[in-house]
Amino acid sequence: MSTTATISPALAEARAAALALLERPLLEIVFEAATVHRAHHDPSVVQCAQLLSIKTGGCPEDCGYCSQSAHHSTGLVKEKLLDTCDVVNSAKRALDAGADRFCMGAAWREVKSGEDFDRVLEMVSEVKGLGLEVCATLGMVDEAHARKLQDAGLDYYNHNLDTSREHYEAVISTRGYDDRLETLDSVRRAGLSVCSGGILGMGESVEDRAAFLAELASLDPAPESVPINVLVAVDGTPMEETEPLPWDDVVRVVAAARILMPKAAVRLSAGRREMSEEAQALAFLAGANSVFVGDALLTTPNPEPATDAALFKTLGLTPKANAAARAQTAG
Ligand code: SAM
Ligand code: DTB
Ligand code: SF4
Repeated sequence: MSTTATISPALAEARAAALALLERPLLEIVFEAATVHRAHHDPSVVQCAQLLSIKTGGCPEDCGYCSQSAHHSTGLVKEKLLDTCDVVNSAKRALDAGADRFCMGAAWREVKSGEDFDRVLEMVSEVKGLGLEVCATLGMVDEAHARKLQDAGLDYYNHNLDTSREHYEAVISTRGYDDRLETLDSVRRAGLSVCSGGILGMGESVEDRAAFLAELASLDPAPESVPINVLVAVDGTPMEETEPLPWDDVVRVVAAARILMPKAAVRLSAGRREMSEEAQALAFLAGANSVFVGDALLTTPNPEPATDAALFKTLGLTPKANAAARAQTAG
């Protein structure tokens, strides 16, 4: 953590508590998190979200980790907003493959009124009509636009705090931490469920991780969904040479997130392809109960569906959609 920001006594206390958790012996924190997890969730069920990049590349923001920033030369081909029918077809395939949520991502700085936003509203209502939960991640949003998304049928809005307030400025210069918090507030006021998490392995300290978790857990109410991404080091970004994170650091953060936000869905998100099956198993034991499925994230690969199916079988995990269908047949 580079600078000391002015933070409230309550947040300082929350940071200290999160740090104490992260510093506990690994098996101790995993055991406690597993206990909390079992008190609030069915530990055999995994929520499965499928991502689609509906507008790729050329983003004016300079997020140091991102393949889609116009500030980096990653070789990514920039694309216009997809047609609604292509998005709906992709959502149908996700539904058939067993996903319960469809998440549409756009490389936008912020949501603005216009033809493109109207098309996104159409996408949301059509995907919702298929019987999927719908999530969108479109950059900063104000309450009026968030309400329109909610009216169209959106369930979740994803907007990540990414890291601690102090480390944020080492990662992104084109917007500030308070912009992120303001969007989360608009999303909440519009009646949408909040999906917010971050990225591990961007050169942050353990104190930064504690501050990031404390910030999320201090949102009132806490996010319903907390994606824990591990940096996918993309060639051409300022983070291309970043050393991979030790696996136990990921498990510790998942466990702390579970203890601090008992009711949330904690998603083991980007970076799962680089994690061993054993490390993923420990993360599921420590309370991860959500993943991205399908062979791609937004612009980078995800584990193959067959690989995930085999892992779930080994661990005795059931995708949420299958569990729901089973419960309906039984009832
Ligand atoms: N432009 C929107 C925004 O920034 O909110 C939405 C799309 S953005 C790609 C969504 C999230 O993906 C980011 O907040 C970040 O947490 C995650 N992400 C992007 N690139 C990543 C990478 N290389 N590794 C891990 N996570 C990444
Ligand atoms: C989130 O926390 N992770 C997802 C989703 N929200 C939008 C995105 C991960 C992106 C990984 C890099 C890529 O594929 O471009
Ligand atoms: Fe743009 Fe989002 Fe990538 Fe940042 S993370 S460059 S805002 S697409």
